[in-house]
Amino acid sequence: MTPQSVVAAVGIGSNLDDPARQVGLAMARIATLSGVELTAQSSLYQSAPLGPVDQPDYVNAVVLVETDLAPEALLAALQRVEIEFGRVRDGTRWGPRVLDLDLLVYGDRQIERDGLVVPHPRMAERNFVLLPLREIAPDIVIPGLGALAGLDIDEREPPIRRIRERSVSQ
Ligand code: ROI
Repeated sequence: MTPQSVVAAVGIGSNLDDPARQVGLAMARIATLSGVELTAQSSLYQSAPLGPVDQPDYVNAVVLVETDLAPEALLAALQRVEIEFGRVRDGTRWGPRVLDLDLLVYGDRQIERDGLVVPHPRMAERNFVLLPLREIAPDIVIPGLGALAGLDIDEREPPIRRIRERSVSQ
């Protein structure tokens, strides 16, 4: 990576077609993107769907990358991976999906443009984002939200279960 490279956090979610496998494959695929270096990966966490409940449980994880891609280019690369994994955008907002990749944090930038809002506007209310992120980036400061360590995370609500430890090599 170049000296200008930025640390970004990417949220991964799946609730279709063997979600734990999809999340593992997505981590490996992100590691192969050009201009992106995978530097940390969280454990996998399972939780009931937030929002519409008539869908399977989700498996979630967060990865950290170092990237010299601009935020728009990184988001576009992540969206291409979603499509590769068979993601269908049928207009349903909170429906089940084989792969959901969210750009959670991009360095210290705060961006609000069509289709690109960083930090992710709902991340502070989501244990399935905060718990894996805390595991791999306990000292991160989220622009606009402050230190992750200072956020009040209620680990019981909604219930979330760690289903696969992060690999020790990371
Ligand atoms: N619920 C959980 N538990 N995990 C997700 O990744 C997730 N993603 C979503 C909605 C439908 C809001 N609910 C979720 O997009």
